Amino acid sequence: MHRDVKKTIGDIKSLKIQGARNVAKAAMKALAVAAKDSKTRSAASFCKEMSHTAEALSLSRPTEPMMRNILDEAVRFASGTAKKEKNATELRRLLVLHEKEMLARLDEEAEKLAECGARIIPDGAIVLTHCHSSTSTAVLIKAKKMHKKFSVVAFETRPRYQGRITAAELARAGIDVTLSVDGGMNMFMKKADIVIVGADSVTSRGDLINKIGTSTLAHIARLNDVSFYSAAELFKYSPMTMFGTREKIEERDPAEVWDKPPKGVKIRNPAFEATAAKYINGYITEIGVIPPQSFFTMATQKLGIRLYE
Ligand code: RUB
Repeated sequence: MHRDVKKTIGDIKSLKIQGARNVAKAAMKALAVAAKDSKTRSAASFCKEMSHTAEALSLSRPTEPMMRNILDEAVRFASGTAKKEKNATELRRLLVLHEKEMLARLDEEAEKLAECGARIIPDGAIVLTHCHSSTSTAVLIKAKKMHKKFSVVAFETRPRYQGRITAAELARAGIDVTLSVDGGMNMFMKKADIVIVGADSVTSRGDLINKIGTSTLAHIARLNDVSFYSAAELFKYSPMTMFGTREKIEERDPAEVWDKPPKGVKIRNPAFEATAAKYINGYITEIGVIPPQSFFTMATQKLGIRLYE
């Protein structure tokens, strides 16, 4: 296995690279480097190598359909092109170019998504957010650039404290931000106007899989009549949920919670959880803010999934 691929897998597993979008982009870059440096002589063996590399990267974090979707797309591109292009060197060049274009497209779409999200933040709002989602922080930073006045409460997100990354990033952008312990969710909801979180995965029913603590925020948002949105690119759609398979919820090392617990104390450390579509006012996507019920249709179109064949 290429050393960059090994390093990326290690960095994703250790959370040095975190957040669905960053994970997907890092995996894509690693695949492109592996493609560029591949020593395979035939187009068929190149495609096989790319498929194995993509699979190894996908397995580095089970709850990341954006990474899976993007890697699958690259593998499909390679095998589709290989039907016409038998020269391995040319095929490698075309795949590397394709990945470069894909990265640029992701950035363009991220910009559109940020704009759609920024527009729904009411002037003077108190915004709540959880964990670190580069997609949600992009929305907030865009709102700031549009001269909206608002403040943010970010929850610290134990045990890995990704909320600190959010708070630091927003403060650097000049946004009024407060970091709260996770237990402050109910208290801060009482004065909040809107909740914006990220997404690791969106299911066929429009349910959201995101950092543990997200469904608590969604439930108390509903109790307090506060709008709840998730900033989610359509690539976050999980095709495996189409036939009822559930997204796997990653459970991380208990030592992240308490490294030396007293005898008899069991530790659980689920990293993610599902929030039902009925608690979600909308998904902020690159094509606009859409109801959870539309996510499936829009995402399957984008991913080129043919529903009847
Ligand atoms: C991060 C997390 C984020 C989503 C979306 O969890 O739950 O909300 O991944 O992030 P972890 P993004 O830190 O365990 O990866 O918007 O950047 O894709």
